[in-house]
Amino acid sequence: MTLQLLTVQQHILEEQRRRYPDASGEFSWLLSGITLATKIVAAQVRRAGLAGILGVTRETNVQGETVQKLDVIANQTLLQFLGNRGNVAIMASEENEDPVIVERDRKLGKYVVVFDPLDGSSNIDVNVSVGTIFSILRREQDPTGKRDVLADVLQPGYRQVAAGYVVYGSSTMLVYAAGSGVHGFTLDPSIGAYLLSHENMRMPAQGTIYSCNEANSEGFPAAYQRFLHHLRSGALGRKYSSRYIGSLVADFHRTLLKGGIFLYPPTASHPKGKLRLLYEANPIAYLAEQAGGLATDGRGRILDIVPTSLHQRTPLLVGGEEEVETLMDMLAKD
Ligand code: AHM
Ligand code: MG
Repeated sequence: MTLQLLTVQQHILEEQRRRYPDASGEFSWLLSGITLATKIVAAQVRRAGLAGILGVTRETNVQGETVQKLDVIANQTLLQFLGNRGNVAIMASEENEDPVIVERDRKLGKYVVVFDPLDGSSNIDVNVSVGTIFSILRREQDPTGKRDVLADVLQPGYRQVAAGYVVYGSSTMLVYAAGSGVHGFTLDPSIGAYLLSHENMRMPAQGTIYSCNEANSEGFPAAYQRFLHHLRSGALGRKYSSRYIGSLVADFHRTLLKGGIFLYPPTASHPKGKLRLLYEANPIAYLAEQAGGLATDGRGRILDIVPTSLHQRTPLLVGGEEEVETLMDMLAKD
């Protein structure tokens, strides 16, 4: 039997050829910037304890949170490898207050990439999984180069042309969707390539795990508390376990594979939710829907929210159909 190894690059090219025979290949070239950058980040994450780059810088990011050194490295790496693709006009990152315009390509660049370079970074010090999340949008044609940059970034999530994440876990895995399902690739460190390991991932319609920061639960709106009680009491006909890593990418990755629900509801300290719409909730919601799951803010679809600011927050409830619909019914009755 011949072993068929498919790298992420080959997979993207084949998908593009199949779906858009006239495609220029530019999109695959853009994604290769992400794969290259995240391999570098993966190598840094693996060496974090050794290289003396653990710990925090004295800076805080625009959210007022402490920036870890690896956040800075991951941010710079992504900016560099996306900025030199030639077709990315605008990049926006959790770590930068304003979008970065790639001046060289301001008129020509077709794409906007929004990303969280190192999500869950408070977990680095304790050797727990972290991740990179990205969202790719097309920008309006702008032959004058004068179009408002922010308008191109503040697009609702349903306009994403692709989204994905890399989870730096016990292995490094890249999961992406570009309109034809969700595909997972595991980094083979010996050859430095992401190899197709999970084709066409589907989120189970029902699961047995819920995932939230339960220490906040007394500050959750009453319907969320009733929902958690509902799951614990076996009302859905099965017993639930709770799992919470505190890295969105890792918590979502488990939810994608095993089903169940991940929720970060409004809390007493974050009444609008904690997670960021553009570079956390939107790409995760896109992947969830592409895998047959659902993602809402408790009122409606995440992907329909019209953003008003780059770093805006949103509640996020994402998971299998049965759990999300049950929660939405309970919220509607509140
Ligand atoms: P970060 O982008 O600053 O790392 O924060 C986002 C993280 C998510 O990965 C995770 O889901 C959440 O914050 C955990 O928050 P909490 O510690 O409040 O449970
Ligand atoms: Mg984050």
